[in-house]
Amino acid sequence: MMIMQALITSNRRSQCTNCSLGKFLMLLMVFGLTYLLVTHQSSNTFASNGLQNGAANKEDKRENRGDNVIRRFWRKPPRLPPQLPPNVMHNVSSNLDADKSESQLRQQKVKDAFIHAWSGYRNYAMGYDELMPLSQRGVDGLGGLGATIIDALDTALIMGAEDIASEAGTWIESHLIERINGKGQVNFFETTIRVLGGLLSAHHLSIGEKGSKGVNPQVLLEVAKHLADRLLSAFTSSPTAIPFSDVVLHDSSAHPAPGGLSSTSEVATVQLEFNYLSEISGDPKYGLEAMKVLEHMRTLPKVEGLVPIYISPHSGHFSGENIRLGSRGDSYYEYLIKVWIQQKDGRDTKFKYLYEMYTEAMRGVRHLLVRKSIPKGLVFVGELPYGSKGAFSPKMDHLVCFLPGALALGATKGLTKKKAMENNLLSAEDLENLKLAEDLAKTCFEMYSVTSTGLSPEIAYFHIEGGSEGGPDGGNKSSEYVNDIIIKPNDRHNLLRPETVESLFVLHRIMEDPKYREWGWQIFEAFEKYTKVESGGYTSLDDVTTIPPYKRDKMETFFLGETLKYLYLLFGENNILPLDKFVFNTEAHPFPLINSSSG
Ligand code: DMJ
Repeated sequence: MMIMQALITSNRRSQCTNCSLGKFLMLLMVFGLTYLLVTHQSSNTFASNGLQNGAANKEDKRENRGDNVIRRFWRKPPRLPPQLPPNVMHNVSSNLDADKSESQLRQQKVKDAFIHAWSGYRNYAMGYDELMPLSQRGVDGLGGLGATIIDALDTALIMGAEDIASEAGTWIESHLIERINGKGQVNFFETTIRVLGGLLSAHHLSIGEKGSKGVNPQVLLEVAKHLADRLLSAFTSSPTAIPFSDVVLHDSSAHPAPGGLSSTSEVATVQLEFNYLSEISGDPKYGLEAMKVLEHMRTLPKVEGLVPIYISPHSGHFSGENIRLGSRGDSYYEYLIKVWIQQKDGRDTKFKYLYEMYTEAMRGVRHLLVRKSIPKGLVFVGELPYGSKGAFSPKMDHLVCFLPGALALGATKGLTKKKAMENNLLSAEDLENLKLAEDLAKTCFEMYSVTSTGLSPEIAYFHIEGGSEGGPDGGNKSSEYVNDIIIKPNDRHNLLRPETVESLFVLHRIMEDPKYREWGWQIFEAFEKYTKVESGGYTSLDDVTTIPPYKRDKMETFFLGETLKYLYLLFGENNILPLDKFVFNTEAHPFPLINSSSG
């Protein structure tokens, strides 16, 4: 182009206009030169692209030989694949690199938070169930088995926090059997999901190459069996398939809760753990007992797949009519789909009924419990405290925020949506559940954004058409949803719960949408700002709507076992603990799927 321009604008142009032969020769020369330049440039581009391709590279060397220049002059230039201009290409790859290193930085911050949480616990509460970070002492709220240590161990292994893993592993090896033999009453469900679950996943993660100093997988399995043998008394003492709620460890006895009833979620949320223990110990007794609960529940009458939140171990029947996916109901629905997923080889046979129960229940949720708030239309899951004939309550516990993750998992079975679509694996109902999962995840995130601290309350109410006039808001007046979400004074606490970040992690894996990472990061920053205790640990809050928030002086074990683990995984690579090969128990302890099922 430069040569053309020079020729067109030079004096030679006027000299040649009178000479047609000269004009013709000039044009021929211009085209010839332009052609040579273009083909030379194309050949160079091809060569640089071909660096990752041996054949193209050899081709390039041949092309560069001088004796081919004339031949190339007459030949059509090679057809090149469409290319982004170099500056755009550079931006795309550097954006990807920047995203990656940003995620790595965020992951490191989450690991730092875990180390800070552990340091508070180790310094002031080692051997107790939980840390009281403000009083700088420990408390046994879960029966005295050192629950934080066991809940945190697999998180330490996943994060590569070797010193913590080693301290936890050494403590378990030296103290846990003695504690199990000596302690009194523990809650059957809590001990199963946190302690048994923690031991089993740490067992898996510490086998072989993945092993860590001070963590002995064989010891973890032995302790797990020792504990499970005592926990089994919850089943064997009950006259029905429904276990009692409490176990006395030192004499392996069990008894019902004071009112006689068990929580539906509790009795139906021990199967992943007992099944996996049977799988790795070779002893079927654990899984057999636990699965009797779900087999029995299959036969009970339900309301469009939904069940009341209490069940009697004496009669084996549900009690009352209160239906909700929050406290006492939540993980019944979670385990229907997760136990089905766990039994990889039995999904179409022996365990198919679980998928059917789950599918029916999710239809019930969509039909009876899902509503939209006004004025801005947040999708939420409410409650039926008096059954399907009673009034709808627009109340949603933060605990319900496990549901977006469970719905997404149920739809794609742990694959990415993209892969599931490519393989034609998604039904119309799966897509509907995925959409609901995304809508609910947004609502759960907005439950954080709507408060002054950026942290969710334990319970939110939603403003609905024809509902009451409203009530106090979350304090963040700049939130778009400040009029949709009502937070009552008694519900303003935050226990460092994991459910929302759990769903963000699962949805990020499945939908591959970066917004879930952004939301997770905002939540993490709010935890850092308002719950971190300088001397070590993080604390629950009394009120998320005021700044500074009133503090509660308790670090729940699930902050280390779940919340920080899910945040860490959210910012990590997708091939770590892939969701089509592992299932996370309700306390975020991952177990490999069972392939050798008898299904
Ligand atoms: C955890 O112990 C488990 O996630 C359980 O299923 C519900 N409650 C807490 C976390 O909020």
